[in-house]
Amino acid sequence: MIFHSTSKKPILIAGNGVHSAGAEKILLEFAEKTNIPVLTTMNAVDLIQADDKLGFIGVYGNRVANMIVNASDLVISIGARLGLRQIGNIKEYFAPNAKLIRVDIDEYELSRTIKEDEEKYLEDAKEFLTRLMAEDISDYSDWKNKCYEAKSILSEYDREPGNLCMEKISELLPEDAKVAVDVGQTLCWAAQSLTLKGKDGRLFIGGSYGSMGCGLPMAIGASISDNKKSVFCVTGDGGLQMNIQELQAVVTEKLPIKILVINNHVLGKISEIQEKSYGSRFAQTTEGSGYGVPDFVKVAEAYGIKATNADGYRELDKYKDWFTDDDACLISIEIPSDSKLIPKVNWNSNEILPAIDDVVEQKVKRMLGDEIE
Ligand SMILES: Cc1ncc(C[n+]2csc(CCOP(=O)(O)OP(=O)(O)O)c2C)c(N)n1
Repeated sequence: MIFHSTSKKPILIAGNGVHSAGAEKILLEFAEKTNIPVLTTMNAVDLIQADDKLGFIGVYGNRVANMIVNASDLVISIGARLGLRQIGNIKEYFAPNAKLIRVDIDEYELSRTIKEDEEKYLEDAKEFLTRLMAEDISDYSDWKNKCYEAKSILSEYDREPGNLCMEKISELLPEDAKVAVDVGQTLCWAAQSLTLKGKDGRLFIGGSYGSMGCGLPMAIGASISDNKKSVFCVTGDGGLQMNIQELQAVVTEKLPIKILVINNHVLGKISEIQEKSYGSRFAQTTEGSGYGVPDFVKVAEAYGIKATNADGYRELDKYKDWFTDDDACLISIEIPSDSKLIPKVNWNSNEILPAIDDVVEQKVKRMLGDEIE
């Protein structure tokens, strides 16, 4: 028996190993059978889609996801590395009330100890889930409902323009959309707030490589490998400029790639660090400190790609047909340069910042903890 039947608040943390093992379907079947809530890592955030999404854990993870980890009493981590970005700098703060079960195909990753009494399985995610599926596990609907109630209460927080922009894009995306995402704040906003419709959508991200410029080439690869079908590319203005010449490949190969530039006119992920940790001494990251953004519409049109500027995400409605037609396109969506990336877990204290209304936080904590103890 792998599962601890005494657990009252179990969760699964699914990582990209679930994709690699082709275990997406059995993961969902297991979740449906047991009603155990499924959280993900950033790399695997597309495993749980639509309204079922509770989000990803870790430094820039969804507030509700990290609060659920903190409250859980059993974490089953499947194909997730559980690196520093996911568990923080002080291991004791990770899922402090939980037993930990880890399954990974990578012996090296498993050789690290996260909790002294953790149980480890060096096993393929699909084989592991198949064994878990055969176990007699009780129904966890009550616990799961609490998690979704917490999500609903917290949904009014952490809504920066970048997040709202992703929500708008989610609304306009067709079912089962394939979305390649570049790097930076844009990636974190997408992982936090892009919600795919259907069950077969994919979010392609560069993962730990963090390689700016990967978005457009990934979209090109995804389209070509899927019979030249439509693929979305969500990219920052900086990321697009790293491989902007690939617009020609989009044209030459006649690929219906929809490029959505989250245009904050800054290298936001870095300018934010320069602002917070270096006394706003910006260097090569903002207009005025050595970074600049071209007129993307003119650039795209020069390649023969139809393009437009959206003055804020609300204007995207005007171009909703562009999301589903057969043409390549580029929409440069203006968002404020100071749109922040929140929440962020302080990696030495495990505190989720910025703090929210204390009454609400206590309510959510009670909901996830004391009430069903
Ligand atoms: C090739 C490469 N160079 C530099 C970095 C460091 N870096 C990470 S995010 C980022 C800024 C990204 O800016 P942008 O694409 O405009 O997205 P934003 O953060 O504004 O959403 C930089 C420079 C990187 N990850 N990859």
